[in-house]
Amino acid sequence: EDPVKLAEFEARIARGEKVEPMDWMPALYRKQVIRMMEQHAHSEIIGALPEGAWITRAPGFKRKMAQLAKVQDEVGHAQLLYSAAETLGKTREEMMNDLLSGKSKYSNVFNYPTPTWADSTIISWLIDAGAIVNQLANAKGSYGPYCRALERICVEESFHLKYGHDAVVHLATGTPKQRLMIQEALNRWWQPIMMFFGPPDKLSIHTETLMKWKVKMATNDECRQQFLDMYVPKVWELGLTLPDPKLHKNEAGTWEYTEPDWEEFKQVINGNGPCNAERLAVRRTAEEKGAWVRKALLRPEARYVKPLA
Ligand code: FAQ
Repeated sequence: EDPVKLAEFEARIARGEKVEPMDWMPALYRKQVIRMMEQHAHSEIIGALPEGAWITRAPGFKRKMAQLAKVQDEVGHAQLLYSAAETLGKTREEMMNDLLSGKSKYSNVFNYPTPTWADSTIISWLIDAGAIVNQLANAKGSYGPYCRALERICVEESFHLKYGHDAVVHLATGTPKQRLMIQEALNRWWQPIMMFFGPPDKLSIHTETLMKWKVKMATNDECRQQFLDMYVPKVWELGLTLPDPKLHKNEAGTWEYTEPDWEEFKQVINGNGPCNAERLAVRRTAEEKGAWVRKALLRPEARYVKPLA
C-alpha cells in the first residue's frame, strides 16, 4: 500500500470526513466495509423470516398489518445495504451466492425459532433495540454510503421498537397465560440477544482495525453495556425477570453478567444453529422462484416504457 496515500486517507478519517465510493482507500478498508455491509444486508433479509412466519398468525388485523409492514421494512433495509455494498465492487449476485453457500455470515439471532407470538414480539422489541444501539453509533462512521443507509434504517427501526414494545407490554400486562408466554420467550431469547453484539472485545478480531478507520464507532462490549443500561430497567419495570442471576449494575456503573455460551455462538454463526439450514433453504427457494423475474428485467425490451395513449 502506498504510504503517502495511506497517511492522507487516515488524516481524512481523523478529520471526520466521509469516504466516498470513488475515493482511494486501502484494500483492507474496502474488504472490511464490504464484509460488514454485506453481513448486515444478509441479516436483514434472513431477519425477515422469523417474524415473517407470524404475519398470518399475529393476533388481530391491526397487528397483522403492522407485522407485515415491519417485515417489509427489514427487506427494504437489505435493499439499501446491498446497494451500499455494491458501491465497493461486489455484485449483488456474488453476495447472494456467498450467503447461500454459507461463506458469508449473518446475525446469530436469526437462527433461532419463533415458536410463539411472544417470541416474535421479543425480536421486534429487543433485537431492534440492539440493532439501533449498534447502528446509531456506526451511522457516524467513515463510509458515506453505509452511514446514509444507516441513518434511514435507524428511523424505521425506531418505529419497530415502539411497535415491539407495545406488543410486549400488551402480553406482560395481560392474563397469567400471556405473562407466562412472554416470560418464557424472554428466557429463550436472552442468550442470543447478549451474543448479538459480538464476542467480548478481548476476543474480537476486527474491532481494532474497524475502530481505527471509524467504520465501527463503538466496541462490542460498549454496545452491549449501552443496551443493558437502556433496556434491563424497562424489562424489570414490566415485572419480568431475566434468566441471569448475576445480572446487576455494579458501583462503577458497569453491568455484570454471566458470559453467554460463546461455544454455542461459534456453532450458530458457522452454520450449525437450530435454524440455519431452514433459513438458507427458504432463501434458496426464493432465489429460484424469483430467477425468471430477474431474467425478464435484464432483457432490453423490459426497459421500454410504453407511451401513454
Ligand atoms: N452474528 O471481530 P468481531 C438487525 C462474527 S441487523 C453473527 O467482533 P466485527 C435488524 C464476525 O462477523 C443485525 N456473526 O466482528 C433486524 C466475525 O466473523 P468473520 C446485524 C457475528 O465485525 C432486526 C467474528 O464473529 N447487524 O438485527 C456476530 O468487528 C429485527 C468475529 O467478531 C449488523 O450486521 C453476530 N452477532 O463485529 C432485522 C451491524 N458478531 O466475518 C430483522 C453491522 C460477530 O471474521 C428483524 N455489523 N460475528 O467471519 C457490526 O456492527 C459488526 O460486524 C458486529 C461484529 C458488531 C456484528
